[in-house]
Amino acid sequence: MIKILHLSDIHMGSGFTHGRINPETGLNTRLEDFVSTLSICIDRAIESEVDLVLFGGDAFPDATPPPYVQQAFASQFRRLVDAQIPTVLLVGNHDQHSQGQGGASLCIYRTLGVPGVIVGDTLDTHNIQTRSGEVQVITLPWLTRSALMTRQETQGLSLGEINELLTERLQVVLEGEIRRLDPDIPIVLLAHLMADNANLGAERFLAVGKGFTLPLSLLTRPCFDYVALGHVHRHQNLNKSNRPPVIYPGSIERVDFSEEKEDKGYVMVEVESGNAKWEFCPLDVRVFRTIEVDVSKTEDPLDKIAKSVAKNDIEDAVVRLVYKLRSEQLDLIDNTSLQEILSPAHTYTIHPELVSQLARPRVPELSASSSIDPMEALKTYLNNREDLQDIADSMMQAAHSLLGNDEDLLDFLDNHHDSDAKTSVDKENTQLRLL
Ligand SMILES: [Mn+2]
Repeated sequence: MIKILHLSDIHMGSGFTHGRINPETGLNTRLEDFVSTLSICIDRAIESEVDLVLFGGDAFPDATPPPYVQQAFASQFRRLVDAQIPTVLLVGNHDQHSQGQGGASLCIYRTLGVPGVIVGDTLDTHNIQTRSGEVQVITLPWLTRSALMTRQETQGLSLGEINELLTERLQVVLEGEIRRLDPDIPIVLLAHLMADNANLGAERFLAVGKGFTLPLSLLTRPCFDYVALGHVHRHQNLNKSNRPPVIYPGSIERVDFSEEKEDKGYVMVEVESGNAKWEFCPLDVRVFRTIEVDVSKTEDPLDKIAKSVAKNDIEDAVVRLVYKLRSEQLDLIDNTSLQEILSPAHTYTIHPELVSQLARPRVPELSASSSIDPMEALKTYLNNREDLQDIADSMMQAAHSLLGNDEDLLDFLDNHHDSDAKTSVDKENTQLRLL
């Protein structure tokens, strides 16, 4: 059995807006949080005498972290070198520099020849000798288009087609890597990627168009004993059958509010040829708390806010207060009192939202309930928009030609369907133009 600690997505140096300067150290408290959480992971590796540490990528928020952040990261991993625990540092998308080859911030460890530290910046297999025997680790860093394809090959292709081509290419290269493996020695795949069935939660909107998605079938190959992933910040196992486990440990600290409800931690693994056992180990990290309250219908908004805040434990938390109010209530909310209510928090931000502006229709004659002819609706709208007067005529003309087509469609429907269909289309047309 080979004992592995698998962690990922450290992102050290990010989220400073959620911290404050610690007057004793001069450092941002969120940097101190990230360092102390990482040190807990490293403590665990040393205390549990693991044979290997695997880091799944994204050490920093970008490829050029300031020296004091680099040093904080290095001084934690240095402890693994002292304890003679081999470590693989995989390069994630945030670590890659856009200029030149091998420009990732983590490559300095290879350049310096730090004993026991392997940098995974290419697809490669590493035979690692540990205290409990040998293990084979395939490193698959974050792939960019240029890693496997030339510009000519991808010219004129859609993003989806490029993704497909990249998957095909990767399949071939990975196959070559797999053929070289010794099946009697445990095999771990360490990869920084977006798998196609990963549950992104709140991050899914951020992820769109930000890189390639690889099929899970690429990872669930029976030749792998454990698949150690990085990239997605929410902890999850993508392969419920556990043959092999395909694990995102998630980030070790909350990077932003999209991770408010996620557990943070690392994974302990015991692997041998043909078998792997794993366990998620939660970390006690700083709480993020969003408090939403609607005070638009209350006489005493400040009191309602205070009561809503009191229902939450905000002590030492990063707090976001969102309250909805009417514009007439602005004077009733005294900022000093708000700050006092939120003072137990580590840091807080306050987001007032005016509710009346959201609810009031901009053109009162055009409410969704009153039925109105589309041309009339447009005319009413244009009469209310002084800024559009110079193009009002051409808009009316354009609408006329568009609606002419609609009439053709309605005639068509008249001849082919019953009258109910016409009525519903009519309604739809009206509504579409009101939106
Ligand atoms: Mn990433």
